Amino acid sequence: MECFEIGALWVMVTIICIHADTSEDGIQAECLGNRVQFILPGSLSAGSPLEVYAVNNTHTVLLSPHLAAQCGYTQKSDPWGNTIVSASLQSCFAESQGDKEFKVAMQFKLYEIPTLSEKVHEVFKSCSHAMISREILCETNFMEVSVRNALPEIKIEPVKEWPTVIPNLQLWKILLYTPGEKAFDKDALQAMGYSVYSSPTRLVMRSPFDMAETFIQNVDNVDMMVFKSVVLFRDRWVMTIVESAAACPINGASVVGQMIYWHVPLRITPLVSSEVEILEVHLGVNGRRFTPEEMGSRNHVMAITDSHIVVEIPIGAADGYYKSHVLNDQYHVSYNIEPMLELLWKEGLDKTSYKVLFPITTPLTPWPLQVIDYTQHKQKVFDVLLGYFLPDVELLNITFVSELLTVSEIINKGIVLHEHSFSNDTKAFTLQVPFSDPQVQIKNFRLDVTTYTLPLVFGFIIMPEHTAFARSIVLEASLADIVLPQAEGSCYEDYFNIYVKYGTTPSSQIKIKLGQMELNNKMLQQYQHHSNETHFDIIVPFLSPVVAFESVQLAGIMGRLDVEIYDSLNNWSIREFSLACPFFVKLSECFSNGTITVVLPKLESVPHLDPGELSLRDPACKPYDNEDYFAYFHFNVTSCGTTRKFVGDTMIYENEVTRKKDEPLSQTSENPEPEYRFMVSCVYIANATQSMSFDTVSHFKEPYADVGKGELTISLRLSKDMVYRLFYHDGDYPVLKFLKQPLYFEVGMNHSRDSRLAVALGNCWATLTEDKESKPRWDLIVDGCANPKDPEQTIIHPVVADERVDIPDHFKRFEVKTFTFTEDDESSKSENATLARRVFVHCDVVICHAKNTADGRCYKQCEAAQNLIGSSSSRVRRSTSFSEEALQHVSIGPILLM
Ligand SMILES: *C1O[C@H](CO)[C@@H](O)[C@H](O)[C@H]1NC(C)=O
Ligand SMILES: *[C@@H]1O[C@H](CO)[C@@H](O)[C@H](O)[C@H]1NC(C)=O
Ligand SMILES: *[C@@H]1O[C@H](CO)[C@@H](O)[C@H](O)[C@H]1NC(C)=O
Ligand SMILES: *[C@@H]1O[C@H](CO)[C@@H](O)[C@H](O)[C@H]1NC(C)=O
Ligand SMILES: *[C@@H]1O[C@H](CO)[C@@H](O)[C@H](O)[C@H]1NC(C)=O
Ligand SMILES: *[C@@H]1O[C@H](CO)[C@@H](O)[C@H](O)[C@H]1NC(C)=O
Ligand SMILES: *[C@@H]1O[C@H](CO)[C@@H](O)[C@H](O)[C@H]1NC(C)=O
Ligand SMILES: *[C@@H]1O[C@H](CO)[C@@H](O)[C@H](O)[C@H]1NC(C)=O
Ligand SMILES: *[C@@H]1O[C@H](CO)[C@@H](O)[C@H](O)[C@H]1NC(C)=O
Repeated sequence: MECFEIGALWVMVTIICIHADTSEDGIQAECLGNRVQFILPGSLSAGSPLEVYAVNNTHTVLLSPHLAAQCGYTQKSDPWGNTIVSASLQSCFAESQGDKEFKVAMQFKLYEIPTLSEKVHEVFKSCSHAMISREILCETNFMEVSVRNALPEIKIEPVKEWPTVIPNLQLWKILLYTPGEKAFDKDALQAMGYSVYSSPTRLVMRSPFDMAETFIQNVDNVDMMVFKSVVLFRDRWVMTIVESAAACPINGASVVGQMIYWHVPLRITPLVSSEVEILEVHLGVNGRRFTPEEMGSRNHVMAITDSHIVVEIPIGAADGYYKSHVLNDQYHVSYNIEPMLELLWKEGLDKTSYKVLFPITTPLTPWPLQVIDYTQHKQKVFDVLLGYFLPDVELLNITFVSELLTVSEIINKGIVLHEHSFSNDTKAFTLQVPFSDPQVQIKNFRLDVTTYTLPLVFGFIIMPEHTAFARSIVLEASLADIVLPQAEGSCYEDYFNIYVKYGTTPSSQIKIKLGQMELNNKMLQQYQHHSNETHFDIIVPFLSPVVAFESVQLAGIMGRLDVEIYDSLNNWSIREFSLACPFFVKLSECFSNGTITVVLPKLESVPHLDPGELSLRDPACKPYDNEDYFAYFHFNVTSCGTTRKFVGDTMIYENEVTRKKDEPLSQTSENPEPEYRFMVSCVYIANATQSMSFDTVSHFKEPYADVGKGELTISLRLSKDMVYRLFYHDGDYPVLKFLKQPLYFEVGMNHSRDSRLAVALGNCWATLTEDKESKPRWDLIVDGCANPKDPEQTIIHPVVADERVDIPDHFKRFEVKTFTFTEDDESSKSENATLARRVFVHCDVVICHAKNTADGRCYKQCEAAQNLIGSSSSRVRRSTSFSEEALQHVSIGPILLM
């Protein structure tokens, strides 16, 4: 090969290389019978735009598809990028010497990207070919017939009288059969796109496929396109007729399973008139006849039946190739092969060679693409393979979420993108994108799982047609890589403490709600808090608006703090809990100067309460200060409707806080709010002042106890329980009891271990003052037995030994069920029945000798209570009276009965 630069005008450079017949690394040229084939290898063109020119000594003509078909050229490309140009040896620009030696020259002009400088490869090929009487060539884009023009040489004796004149026959008229007969002259036919050429020995007629003057004829179930003409040559009165016809199959191939069947009629009737003798049949592919060895090694089968030559080619045979297609946006493939059949037959003296090149494309079959996700979650890199494509597919670009990147841009960005080729002639693409790439979308569909999503659209083209198609895939990986925030809380004396430990969620994304209110900067200013990157804790005083008050109880207030930790980005709740704790607080206080203060919270159960609506008994006494959640009262014992009661030497002041409803209670409301009522009580004793709100009375004046005299002291005690285990002590008086509550009394000897002694009850009674002789007086035990006037009031319980009681005879026990102040009494009448009373209990007790059964005092038998009612009192045995000396008096009190 020899190359030289012929011009450098502006930026355009033209390099012309003249190739010899064949060249090692350049263009290959090969004579194939009546055809010549040039192959411009893909390596030489490298995808550059290409123009193909036909060349003779004087002209270089660009081969348009139209001109190629008219002039006997065929151009195609294969999946490997090779450009194949074949030409009939009798193509328009071929030079022929005596129809035996032919020279075909071509020029391939490449425009190199990106400079678009031209590179021209010129190549020629000389072929010898001995033409026979008739040669018919069925190419893929044209049909050609070449017939011997000259009369066969006949030896005859010259006639002397006639001058020996060789007629100069000129082409005169052409009749085309369509199938009707039409007459044309040569120039008209050439203008119509046909080719007519005659040399002294041959006539060549050529027609591209699908011309108007061709027709289709069915021959043994195969449709054939027929180009039939009669050419008239004449010289004055001498005329010669040359018949020429070409007939090429346009169908006959079928696919059954994985096999292609190609039927070619054995007797192509438009071309033969009588019986023919088939001399040779050859099969080949891509214009090249198989050698007998090749034929043997191929899986192609050729059979000759009565009517047809049947060629069987398995789909996928090595001589063909698969090709990519796009159908309905889906990737498809077809198998393509171009078998060639050559026939040689004899009809009379004339031989005909018939050559048909017949490209077969199988129907498109869908070719599922595979997406293989090699992503290893731990590595946090998406790794995907998309395949398997035929080699004619090229990846152009990939569309990520927000941008389209070409392959070179992707590689420049450092994203790993590879093309892999496999031995089975497929290829695949692999892509690796780290989870951290901005194109990866991060979502949390679950609290503790992060989902990484990468939607991709791969943009491909199929070469050489540049058919575009796209394939979208979505890569997704979920990682349980979230540590959820933890929150806890606890209650202290007068505040809640909430403690949050952030997990992996950014703290800016975590919001905290306290009692429906989102913790904002304003609230943070109000509460003591501490935070760092990982933790947050806050102190919420119990009396703050975010705390809900459930109830006010004797023990204190139940305060509840509702806490919600939530993710503000995804708007979901991470943790929700409530802390409910009692707070022991004095809601009311009584001062010695007569001032009473009350602070009352709004209760959750009365949600619509406006604390400003609250008042004391006197509706004019409103809170002196009220916030949304609290009402503060400040009043004195002489104001605001405070009532006073005297109970012995104590004064009880009472008031209550309620909501005064201006309008009558709406009866229609379905759930009337519970009433808001809060009792305030203050107990003032003597000079000292003590408050007695709801809780206990803590300090009173000295307890009253009249202690018995003598060596054997006897005491009267009040039990805290009904089993006589725990007792009130001297310091506990006055003991506060409810009126309906039973009272359990015990009389016992102290410090005596003398089992001969026993304690016996005489009388027991209650008074309103310390003075046992004072009136009124209520009898509880009369002469050792329950008061017969009111026998159900008092029950005498037996005493058995236990941990505390060694000698049961040393004790007596009785229960007073209820105090019913039924006696006529001025002071009791003057007071309201609901008023508390102070009572003192007194007993006359005697110590007797247990062994002395004669002393009936120790073993008093009482009648059963029920027998007493309505029965004769004569049966009651009155015991003898105790001597004054023997009697001991014990007293207890005061007991406050509310
Ligand atoms: C307090 O009590 C004492 C005697 O117990 C009495 O003299 C005094 O007047 C009382 N003070 C008041 C303010 O009642
Ligand atoms: C070359 O081709 C052109 C166009 O077909 C023709 O006119 C010319 O005569 C040819 N030249 C030779 C030397 O054959
Ligand atoms: C081609 O080869 C690759 C790699 O060996 C294989 O994964 C793929 O399935 C093959 N494709 C076809 C169509 O045989
Ligand atoms: C991306 O590739 C597609 C092929 O699917 C093509 O149609 C499109 O023009 C390409 N876009 C760019 C900007 O290269
Ligand atoms: C943040 O505060 C918590 C307690 O409030 C503590 O345990 C932790 O060590 C602190 N972390 C840092 C980084 O200071
Ligand atoms: C968050 O969710 C709650 C209910 O779950 C809804 O009322 C609120 O409108 C949501 N907020 C946003 C910003 O989506
Ligand atoms: C009563 O005493 C309390 C507490 O010492 C005090 O705050 C209040 O001002 C006093 N009230 C009057 C009217 O003196
Ligand atoms: C008690 O309140 C009334 C009315 O508000 C007032 O007149 C009186 O002075 C107050 N008494 C005391 C001791 O504060
Ligand atoms: C008893 O109490 C009622 C209301 O609680 C009151 O109206 C009545 O005056 C009181 N009676 C006496 C005697 O105090």
